[in-house]
Amino acid sequence: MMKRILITGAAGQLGTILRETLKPHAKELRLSDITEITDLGPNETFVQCDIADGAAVKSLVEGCDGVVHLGGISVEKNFDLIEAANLRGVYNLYEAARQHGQPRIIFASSNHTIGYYRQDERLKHTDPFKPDGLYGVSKIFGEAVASLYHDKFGQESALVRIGSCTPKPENWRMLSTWLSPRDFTSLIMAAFTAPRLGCTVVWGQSANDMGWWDNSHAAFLGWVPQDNSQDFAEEIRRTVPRPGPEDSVAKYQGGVFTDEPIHQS
Ligand code: NAI
Ligand code: 15L
Repeated sequence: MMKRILITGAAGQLGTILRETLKPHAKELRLSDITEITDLGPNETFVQCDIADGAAVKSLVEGCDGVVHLGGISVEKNFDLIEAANLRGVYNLYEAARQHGQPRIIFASSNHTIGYYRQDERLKHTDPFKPDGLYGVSKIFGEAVASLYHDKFGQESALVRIGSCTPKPENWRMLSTWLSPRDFTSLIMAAFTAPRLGCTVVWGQSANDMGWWDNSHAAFLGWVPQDNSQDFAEEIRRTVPRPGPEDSVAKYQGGVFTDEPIHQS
């Protein structure tokens, strides 16, 4: 059992799920978000914080023995928004961790770091980035900061390139990209408890028959995903119209993010 896990972005979609699933794994969940959370459970505390504020992030991280970093912009937006939350935010977090005992960090990276690969390509974690927008670029920046703080200071991180984490897969693309909340939770705990974590990229995907990404390099973490989108394939075939082969959602791994413009401030 861990003493105190910090979840940034705890008011968001994944934060709300992980508050429940991580509850048994820590004496305290320290929740943080720019948006207030009021429905706190018995082992939860809340600190309202804009992660672009370096001083606030410094005190946020103090006393935590693990960080799940979800906070920030989670879709394509203009550069000013992305710069504050995803560039400054991740730098602030790694600086704060450096000054407060280097708790392991689970960084919620994204498939949009590689979104312009085609869906008929199979990727290793060492393949070059192909971001599909500024959001994807910001996650590459986050991965680079994690790598720097590992090599310079020994900070350990899991860089989880999440596909699509929802209670169940919702469309044809998610038959490849789905990460079940149960598998994300077991991945987080494997990364917190493995004897060595280093700075390891992990594709955030369940054991999907139709997956695109090779996680064999991360087997040493002992994480074995249990869920498979195939269990929902029949339901999706029946209820969701199949996109045409030239639609971005069927062509590129990043799906519709490749259709986004560069948003202006
Ligand atoms: P979300 O948008 O629902 O939650 C993000 C949270 O961050 C929100 O509650 C928001 O208020 C907070 N936030 C935004 N700016 C902030 C700031 N300046 N300071 C503090 N908090 C701030 O996103 P979701 O879906 O929960 O995703 C969580 C993380 O996982 C994000 O970093 C996202 O990029 C990443 N991710 C999620 C995927 C998914 O399938 N849900 C897939 C790939 C990556
Ligand atoms: C992401 O990075 C987003 O945060 C999430 O909202 C989904 O769009 C997901 O990727 C996806 O590609 O399905």
